[in-house]
Amino acid sequence: NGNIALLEYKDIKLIKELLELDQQHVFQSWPPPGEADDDKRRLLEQVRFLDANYSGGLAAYIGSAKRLLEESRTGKNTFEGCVPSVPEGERLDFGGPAFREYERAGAEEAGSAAFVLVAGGLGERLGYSGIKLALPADLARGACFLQLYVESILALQARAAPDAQLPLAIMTSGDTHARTEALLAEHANFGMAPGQITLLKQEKVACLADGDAHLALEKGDAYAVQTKPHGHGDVHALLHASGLLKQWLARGTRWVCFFQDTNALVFRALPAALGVSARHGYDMNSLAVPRKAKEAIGGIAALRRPDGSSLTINVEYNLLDPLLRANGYPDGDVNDETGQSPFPGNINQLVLKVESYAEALGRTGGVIAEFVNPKYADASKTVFKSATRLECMMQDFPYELPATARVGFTTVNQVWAAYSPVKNSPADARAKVAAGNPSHSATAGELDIYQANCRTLQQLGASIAEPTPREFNGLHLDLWPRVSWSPLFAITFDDVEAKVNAARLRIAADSALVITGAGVRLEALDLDGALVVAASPGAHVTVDGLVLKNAGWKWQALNPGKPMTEEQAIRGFLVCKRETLRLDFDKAGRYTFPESSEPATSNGSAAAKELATA
Ligand code: UGB
Repeated sequence: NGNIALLEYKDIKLIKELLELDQQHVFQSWPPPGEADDDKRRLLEQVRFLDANYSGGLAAYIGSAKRLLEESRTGKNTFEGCVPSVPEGERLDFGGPAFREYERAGAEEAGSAAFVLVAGGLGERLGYSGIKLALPADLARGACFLQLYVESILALQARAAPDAQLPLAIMTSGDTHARTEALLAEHANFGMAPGQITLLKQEKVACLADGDAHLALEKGDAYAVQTKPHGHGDVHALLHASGLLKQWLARGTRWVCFFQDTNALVFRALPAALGVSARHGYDMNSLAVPRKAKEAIGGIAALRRPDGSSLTINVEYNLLDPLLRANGYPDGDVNDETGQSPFPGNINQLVLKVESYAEALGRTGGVIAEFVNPKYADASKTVFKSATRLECMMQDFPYELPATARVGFTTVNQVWAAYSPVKNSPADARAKVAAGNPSHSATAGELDIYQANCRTLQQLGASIAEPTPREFNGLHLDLWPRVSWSPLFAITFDDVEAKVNAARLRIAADSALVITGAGVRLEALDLDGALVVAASPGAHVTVDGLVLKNAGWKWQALNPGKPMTEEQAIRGFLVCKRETLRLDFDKAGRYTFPESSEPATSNGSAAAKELATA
């Protein structure tokens, strides 16, 4: 019963397929032909869309759902019989000799890399209404995350072949697509060439109403299937289905680097991880973080499976501890002599070898290991509290690699140097810290940029004032001098060393230094205040012998009674720019500042004027 008045062949075919998939409930309450035909067509249109957007179509989706729901009902443990051990990898000290050697090798490898940014998530957990890519990474420079990422890739590109264009793919979702597109359009792709960036939009998948994988219809609309996000693992299917991965392979790309939407520090460590991948020939390399035992972050573990094969994979922390206890580690996941768990923490920053990646996706159609997480209404495990769906995570890719594949990790021992994502609202951040975890807040995300830059300069021999302890949004953090530079100025330690004469650089407490542009060099600078040096392409400026003291910029804790922007509220501070020396070189040419080779003392406004006339 219940057909549409004038059914087309494609509709009949689709209805037949759904009936074969045991989905007759979808049509059960349909009125006779001629009634609600538009609604019926709307439903069929949506089903057709869901079918087309999943590799293997709805038949494959429902097939996997039936299997996974049954495994969930019977309580199957994926890691049953697996014996865990610490995987192979490199643990590097930020800026140490091994780090710099790998970074050098990786910066060269980057010339044959492609980059993938997963940015389908919204900032609800953060308390930010915009897309996270538009959020300023720090308030000193004010560049947003997307600009920072694009500039990092352009900085790596600048050292590759003259005509090289390193591709960037951005995974968006219905929540973020239009705003990501608009952000790129507004800023002319932040300097990337037309066509260099590809947006891949992820779609939601069908929800399931019960353990038999019946499609869940919307409450209050019998002509619409409920849908929910499928997870960041979609990125693999999209790279496959779009043909992008094949194109990259054909043009000689050797590595694909994945990263998340709000980690400003990722490119501090990614070149070194690329170097590690190249040296060890890793098919997959996880750029990971040191992790305290039992910390609420997945641990990367090597597993020997009951059939003797091995698999190196992220094991969620709640599964890692019992797995270890069941396998000869009576205390489970515990810290070793370094004070950290020997199992590094997964942060979804991955380097994959294109050859084996493309081969695996060709075989699987891009669908990687899925899971289902129904919330059962009672112990019978037959009824759900609300509709569920299949999900997938990008870090589960190794399930699709052959047993001979090499999977390893790269950690940077100093957590502040490589990973400080902006994920949690101030209240959630405080709770994380109370539980002994990093806050992953907008406050720490910004302050860690200054810390990483100051410590880099210190390691190279510069005299940088020690940080001041401060409290923002109830978080106790160290505030270093606010040093922020564009990746176009420097991305590797070697770059910083080449652009800064560290022996003649002194930065006093509470100072701010912002550098944009590739052509800036600091030969001799004594800074006690705020200085901005900006050089447009083709402009080469050497700051040589500048002694600057001005009132500078203050990072002020927010007064809860006063109006504030969302960007300020999630950080807990605002920046009061009292006095600045701004050196802007917007025409090609070679400049030295101050012009005299004698050390010059200037106060901000006079020097700015001096420059304007120059
Ligand atoms: N993302 C998408 O692009 N699409 C999606 O459907 C979902 C997310 P979250 P999550 O680094 O601490 C991950 O939400 O999923 C993007 C790892 O699984 O910030 O809670 C989104 O835009 C976990 O093992 O993280 O946890 C963002 O860029 C651990 O590594 C990225 O995916 C954790 O990150 C991550 O999304 C972590």
